[in-house]
Amino acid sequence: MLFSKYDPLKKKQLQILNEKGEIVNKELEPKLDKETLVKMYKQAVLGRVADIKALQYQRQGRMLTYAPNRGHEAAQIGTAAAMAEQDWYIPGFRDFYAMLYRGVTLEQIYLYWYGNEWGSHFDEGVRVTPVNVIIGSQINHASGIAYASKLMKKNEVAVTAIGDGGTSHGEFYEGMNFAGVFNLPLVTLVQNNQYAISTPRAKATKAETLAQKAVAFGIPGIQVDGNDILAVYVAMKEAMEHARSGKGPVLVEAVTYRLGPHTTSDDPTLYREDSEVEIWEKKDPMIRFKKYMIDKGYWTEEEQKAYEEESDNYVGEVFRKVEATGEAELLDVFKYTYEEMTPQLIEQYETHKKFLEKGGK
Ligand SMILES: Cc1ncc(C[n+]2csc(CCOP(=O)(O)OP(=O)(O)O)c2C)c(N)n1
Repeated sequence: MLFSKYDPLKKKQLQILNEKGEIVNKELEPKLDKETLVKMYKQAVLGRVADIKALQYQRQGRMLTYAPNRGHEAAQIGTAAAMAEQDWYIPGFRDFYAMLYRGVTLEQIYLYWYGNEWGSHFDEGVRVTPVNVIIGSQINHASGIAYASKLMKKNEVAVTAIGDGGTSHGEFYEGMNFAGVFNLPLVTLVQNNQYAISTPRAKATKAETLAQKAVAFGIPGIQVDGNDILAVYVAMKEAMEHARSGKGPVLVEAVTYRLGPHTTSDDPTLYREDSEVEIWEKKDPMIRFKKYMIDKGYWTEEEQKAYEEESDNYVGEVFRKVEATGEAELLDVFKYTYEEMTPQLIEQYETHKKFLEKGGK
């Protein structure tokens, strides 16, 4: 029902909570209890604090690199909160908040960006795969997981995310098409943050929306206000129900904005105007989410202040722990690429071992 009402070809976009924090679509407001909303909100606040601090650590030369997520809180947490416990999250490189919500620890996420691959070794039972930096590859991994879930009748939905630029890559089309043909339980979130590094969305595709790319796969697609956590949640809930009931995949486009740089190697002032950033700062997903929580009586300014302080201290503590772990072992690169080393990897491992034994670095 939601998908036919919000047809991306008719330029419809789902919004429930507008940028002033007002409910503009009362009948679709999700009936989330206080505990869930507070959990979502606190994860978003902690995530933002940790995101800002990661950028600072990198600038101080203490973190290898980082891909900031500020502005993506609603898109990612709205998605993660709509998932069932048994579902899988297959992330790209800008999915920090969703990973955190799904049980990856802050220490693991920081370790990864610190440059230590042990940060991709998640706890038992955490259904999140390691970060995929190769654009589009996560769609095929997710399709594969969804295929396995279907064959094994496991009732697990595979949820993955990709950027606007990523939807012009071949692997996006291959993975989505495969999932469509085989009616797989896959839900793909497009985080349309307007840029693929310096390439604006309009230069990456002639399609007016990214949600309408669903038409080519014969599956539902919906565009939502990606800064509105309620809209993302509602669309995702429906998408996951659709996928879980055997009707096949869904494509959800969350229209948002990357408020920070692409990564720590990027200078966005070279390709976008400050005035554009200012417009989007006003649409910040956290401003309206906070107002919604306060209006509902679920949160106060005092709690905000205390929780920000608590998060700041916690993040600092976690990072100090990460800094104390030092570097990963070079030989681990060969050992853990596959469950067992292939003959080629064994050869490379032995060569490098000898090299290190002779004092090589
Ligand atoms: C296959 C591949 N080609 C190129 C790159 C280099 N690269 C890293 S991020 C990026 C842009 C991605 O833009 P988008 O998909 O819109 O996601 P965003 O970074 O905005 O979240 C590119 C080209 C890569 N990681 N993988």
